Amino acid sequence: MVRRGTELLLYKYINDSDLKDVIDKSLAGEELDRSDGITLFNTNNLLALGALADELRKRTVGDIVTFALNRHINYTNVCISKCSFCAYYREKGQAGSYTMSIDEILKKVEGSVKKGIKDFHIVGSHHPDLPFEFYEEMVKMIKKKFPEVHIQAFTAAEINYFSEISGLSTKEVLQRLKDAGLGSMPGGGAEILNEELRKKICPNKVSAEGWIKIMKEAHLLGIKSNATMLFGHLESKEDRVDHLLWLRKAQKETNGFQAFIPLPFHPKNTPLLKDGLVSEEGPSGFDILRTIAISRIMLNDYITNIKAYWVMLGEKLAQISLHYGANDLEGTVVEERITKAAGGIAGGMMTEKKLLALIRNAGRIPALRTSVHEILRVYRE
Ligand code: V47
Repeated sequence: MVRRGTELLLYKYINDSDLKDVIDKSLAGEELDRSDGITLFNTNNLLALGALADELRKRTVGDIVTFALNRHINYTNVCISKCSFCAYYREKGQAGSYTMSIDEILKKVEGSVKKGIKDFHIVGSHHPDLPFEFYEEMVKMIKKKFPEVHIQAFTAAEINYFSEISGLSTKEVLQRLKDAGLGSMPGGGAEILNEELRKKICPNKVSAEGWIKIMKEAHLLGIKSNATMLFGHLESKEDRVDHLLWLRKAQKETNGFQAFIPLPFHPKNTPLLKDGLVSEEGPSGFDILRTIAISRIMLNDYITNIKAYWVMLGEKLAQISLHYGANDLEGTVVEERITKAAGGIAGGMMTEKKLLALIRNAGRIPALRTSVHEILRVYRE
């Protein structure tokens, strides 16, 4: 067979016949299965993974890299879940614990609206005392004062918790939040979709099945969402593949995931590190790029946007990941606490100018998007 371009480059570097078979299958548009995913995770041929992911990215979304002018708000860190991968949570009354009032949240929204930001990503934790009405009121008040903004809020884990504290079904919780003005949902709380592992890393949180069920309910109610995967802690390569397959299956059913965001574990200050269960380095740059590439390869025909979250990747690795399957850089973010608590060092001010430079210097075309991935402006020059 005569091969051209990227395909030729790919084949030049491959001397592993199993990997070659998977690449052939993928380039032919065939759906990859669990054993194909494991083959991808077993290779050290990062260049081949990158070339394949980049080829699929080009075929599916072209050279445009999207970003948002957005603001994250983490409204509380008081949490009863106590996940062992998390350095962010505090007990009620503990030093460093905080809970924003609705007025404080409104002030943050107002400050950003004045700067032209219309997209808000709002997540918190599992607070022991706040009633469901607090969350409903938060969304209602933001929409009342700033009807033009889009609220992407509450992970499926929070929705599950709201259902537990209110006695409402998860579907009723979602419907009430939608009626209050919820626009879409972020992808957090997925961690690793494996019930056994969740007993070790997040025993008090929504189950894997519950997370998927809530996301599908949201999609059927017309609430789009994202999906994440927290990797580089106790999970195996097989667990990562299974996670991607869970998402792919759900997407075939409800088609509501807009973007997938692989989140590299940050170990500092986490119970997992304190208990000596993980090393202090976290996943390597190699592992991060490999996981982003495999996410693109396994999900490409189903979840077309693969987001490089620069806050967790660092700006430079996030930029490189645009050549390993990613096509989105998240956004200006403004304020982020979860990664910082766990030793994340990326940050400072991320500006539109900086995002444009990161994307252009990677040879790609920047485009401003909304939280629901509508393109608002393409920066051709
Ligand atoms: O759900 C918690 C993860 C998530 C750590 O939907 C950690 O567009 C690394 O979900 N090391 C919250 N990760 C962030 C999140 C997110 C971020 C950006 C965009 C979107 C989106 C979603 O952070 C949590 C959890 O999986 N997390 N602790 C840690 N130590």
